[in-house]
Amino acid sequence: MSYFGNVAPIKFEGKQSTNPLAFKFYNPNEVILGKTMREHLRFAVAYWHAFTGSGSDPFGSGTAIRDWDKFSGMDLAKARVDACFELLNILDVDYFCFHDRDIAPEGDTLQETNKNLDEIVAYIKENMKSSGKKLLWNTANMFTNPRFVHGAATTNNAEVYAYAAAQVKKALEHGKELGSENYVFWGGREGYETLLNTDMGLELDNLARFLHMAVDYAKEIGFDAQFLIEPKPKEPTKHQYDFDAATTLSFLQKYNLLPHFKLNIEANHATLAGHTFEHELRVSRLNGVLGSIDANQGDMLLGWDTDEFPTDLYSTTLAMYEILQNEGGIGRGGVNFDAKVRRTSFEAIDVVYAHIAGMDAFARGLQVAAKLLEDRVLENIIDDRYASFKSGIGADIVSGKASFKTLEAYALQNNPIVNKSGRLENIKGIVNQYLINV
Ligand code: XUL
Ligand code: CO
Repeated sequence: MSYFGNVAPIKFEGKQSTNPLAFKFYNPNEVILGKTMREHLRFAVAYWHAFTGSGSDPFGSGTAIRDWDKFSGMDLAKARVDACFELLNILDVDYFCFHDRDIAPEGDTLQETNKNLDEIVAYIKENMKSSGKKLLWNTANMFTNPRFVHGAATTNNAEVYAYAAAQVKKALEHGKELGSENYVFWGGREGYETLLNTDMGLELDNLARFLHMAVDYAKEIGFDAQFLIEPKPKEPTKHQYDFDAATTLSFLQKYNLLPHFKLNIEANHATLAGHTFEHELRVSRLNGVLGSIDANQGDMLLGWDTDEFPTDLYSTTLAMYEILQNEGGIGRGGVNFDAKVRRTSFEAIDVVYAHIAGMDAFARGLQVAAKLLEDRVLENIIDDRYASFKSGIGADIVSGKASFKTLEAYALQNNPIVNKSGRLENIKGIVNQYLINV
């Protein structure tokens, strides 16, 4: 049984290839800066978009034609697992990621829901064993079911809080069972609409309590995954508490959670926050919390999370430029395609094309970023731009020797202040040259 039209595993054919079912840039065995592309990128398929999503939008129902939709209930859940392992094999992708509710239907009670989950997790485990595929991360969906209307760990309703805790407890157990390398907390409805009815202090304290309980329970059961928080500024709530990397960092610091968490940075969440993807990666990297990425892109003409497959080479290059400079690169994290095909790309084969395009965009970004680093293109520009801090008064500032008094005495000498051009257009032209020529 094939869900993707018996497509043979995709091979690297090089940038001249016109075969739509071939990689043009992603060559898993190509060595770049001492590691293979496969090791650098650690691609993952997102279960919710590739197998559970239907292509619906607020104005219309699903358009996706998927052979597994002839099933229902647990048969559908199993068919999706089959489709998942078929796609991983076709794409030569090693990892996948899922929410609990992506993989199995909810029952009438929590017991029934958990039973369904246990059964599918066992089936996934069998498939992982026979295929060698791995789980990059799992997470709990605490935003779709109406019970989470006011949030989960930041709800006003303690009964919902308890339910959410039970859900995450189970998800941690499943993460351990499947050897997940990370566990993600994306605050689906952890935010608020208006302060008129919100106790923000209590909600944030409760969120911290929840995360501490998760850390404690993972330790108790010996689940040693890296915990990740995925910032997002808005959607579904107007004010999401984990707005961006900097906001999340200050929350983690305040509540003594920093030692236990890193961040999962998503491109489209960054742009919704008014940042670039590379800005969020840089903030994370400088604070030692760059854990993993959700690879996608938004649309500058649309103000919501469009979750498009990443094809913008400028963005993938600057993202890989950050990842290459991160200690240990992407580490235990990976490049998860939290991306969906457009509603108009409704055939199953479009999911294959979309991943090929995304993988090639990141592979190309990796090649260009590595070459930029190797040639110290931006490093030399930046060294030169900050040269004033290498000697004289600048060196005094950096070494901590300077004070307001010594700086005032320096300024009072009234030496002429000479600024240099930032050469922005020239630099962008050079980056373009690298994008085209490498
Ligand atoms: C939502 C989003 C989620 C997380 C996992 O915008 O990105 O799918 O990645 O819950
Ligand atoms: Co995401």
